[in-house]
Amino acid sequence: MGKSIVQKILEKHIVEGKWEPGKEISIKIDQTLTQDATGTMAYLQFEAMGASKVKTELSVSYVDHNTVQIGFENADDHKYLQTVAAKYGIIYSRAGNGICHQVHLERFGKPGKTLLGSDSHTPTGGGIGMIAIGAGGLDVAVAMAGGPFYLTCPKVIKIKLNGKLNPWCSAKDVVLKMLKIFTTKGNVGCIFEYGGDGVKTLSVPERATITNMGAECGVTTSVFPSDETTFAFLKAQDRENDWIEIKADSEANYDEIIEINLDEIIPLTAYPHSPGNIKAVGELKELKVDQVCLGSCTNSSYKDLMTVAKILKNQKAHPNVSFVIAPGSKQVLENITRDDGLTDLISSGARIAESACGFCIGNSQSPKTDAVSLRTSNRNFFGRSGTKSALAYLVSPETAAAAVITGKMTDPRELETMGINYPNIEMPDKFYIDDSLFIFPDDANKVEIYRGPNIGDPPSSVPMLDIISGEVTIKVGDQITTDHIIPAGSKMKYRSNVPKYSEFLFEVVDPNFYKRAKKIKESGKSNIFVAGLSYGQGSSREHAALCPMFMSTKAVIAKSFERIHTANLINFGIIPLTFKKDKDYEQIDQGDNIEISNIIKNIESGDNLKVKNKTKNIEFEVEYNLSDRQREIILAGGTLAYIKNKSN
Ligand code: MIC
Ligand code: SF4
Repeated sequence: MGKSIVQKILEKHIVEGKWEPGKEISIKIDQTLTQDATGTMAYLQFEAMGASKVKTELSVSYVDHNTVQIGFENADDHKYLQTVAAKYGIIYSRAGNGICHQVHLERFGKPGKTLLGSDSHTPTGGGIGMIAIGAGGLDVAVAMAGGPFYLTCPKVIKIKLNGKLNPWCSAKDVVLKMLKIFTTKGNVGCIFEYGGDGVKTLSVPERATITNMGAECGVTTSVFPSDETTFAFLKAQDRENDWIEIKADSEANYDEIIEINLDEIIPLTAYPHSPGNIKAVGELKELKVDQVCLGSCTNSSYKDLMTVAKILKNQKAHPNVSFVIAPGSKQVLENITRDDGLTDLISSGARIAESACGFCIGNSQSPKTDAVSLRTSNRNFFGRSGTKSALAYLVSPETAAAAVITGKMTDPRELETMGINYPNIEMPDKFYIDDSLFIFPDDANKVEIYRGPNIGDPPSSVPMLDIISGEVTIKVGDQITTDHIIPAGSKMKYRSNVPKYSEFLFEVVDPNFYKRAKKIKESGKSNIFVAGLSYGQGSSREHAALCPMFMSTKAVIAKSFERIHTANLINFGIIPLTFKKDKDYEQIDQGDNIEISNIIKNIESGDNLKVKNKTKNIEFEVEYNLSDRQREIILAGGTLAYIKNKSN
């Protein structure tokens, strides 16, 4: 029987287990990436493991999230990361070089390799034919120290792309269509593999837009074949030697096959507050727009920015629209400058921001109260823009450009009636390349690690308790994202200071959460969270587990969990429990006193646990889906403790 691309790449990397969808396997990781917001903790953990150098083929530490530098904290973290990189043999990408995923695609991604990144949008690398997976920082630290990465052997869903996109319709609309089909729930343990004759009509950055937002569907990753288009992209990056062909066998077996006709794709938008809320742009036609943001790791490539530049040539931004651009990388910015795109953008009225995450993570360019903000990014979660009352819509660069001109949501195809033709931007045969913002490690240099006052040791965990006795500190509904659990934006500067960052847990949902949690912790009890479906969507930030661990949380009970967050909870010794009967969710409330007993014996034998709701005087059963290894980690109190126990 033939093999899919996913099976071919994963089988080459399997360390433990075998190709058996649904079962745990571990794989060798060839490359890692970190970014500054997750990186400091990942490297502190890496240091704690005692390795002398990274053991991967290539590891890169990017600085792209916290580049605003209000106060000393961000700059302290950057310096720490730079010195750690130099000491352990890691390439350091300085602030200003661009967003990790865009830069990695340009300079390091290689077809057929595995990449593990401490950022949920690491699957961007799937656009170049790699298996690129997002994970918590601790998992990335383990991979850097030479350990394998554990995952569920995936189900593979083939997405057969037919035909070709029409003008004004783009890769972003394709992935928004994917979100309409698959939604943001229920895709855990799957990988999307793209194929069909439509693939060859999409450039590598367009493919990367599609794999990037597969993260919003909750899949492990998404991957495209590596073909002549991939070769042309690598050649334009002076990296043709990194190319190998990767394609599925013609009789490959898939768990499911979905077809998408590219010529039927129309401009789409995700309306507030989920990337899964999809409507046609035309349906929201009269919506007045206050802000348009172009950029983020989803849509900030050369082609994206040049397309907008040429649409806006000789046009001016509507007076009610604040128009911001964050180019994906220094390379993109330099190339659009050389090809005259930047001039068109500036003269249209764009505010050019740094090549970084910027507006996407809400640490700058927060829109005005009640604003309608059109963004080419991938997440429009509640509060993420930094303005709670703002309404963020995710759109393609073409739809963003149309709104810049008209001041309202506009189907970009209507621009033709205004005499604006679709600019068919070709990918350059050769990019202008300048790698001077990378610092490559040099063994001859002796380095002292710099630790400013913002760098604190990671908190240690305690082994699993036999009785968890505590209070339901918070009960939340479905699709709670890690942005709800612990906000990024202006609070992200505390990522290296867990006690301080913990003060902002669940801040956007309930400003009194921290006070309650602190009281429960100080009384010697456990904080217990209760949630609905798909708990922990979105970001890979391990602080959504690390800060709860610091606040003595030992269990979260939900209807279901998302993949990366589940792994993070386990890494920090918090057991993810699911209701055996969904109706039990209805019978538990915030403030209820809870007791879970006989935990150790039951986890050792893999049996379900019983939760006693002392306030309501009822008992119900909860389940957990943990491999033998994960049960040991939970009992040890987390991955670091587990590794230590093993090495003793
Ligand atoms: C995000 O887009 O939410 C982030 C910020 O890039 C996160 C990582 C983080 O919280 O540091 C992600 O996607 O994993
Ligand atoms: Fe940065 Fe936004 Fe991409 Fe996250 S989604 S990596 S914040 S650009």
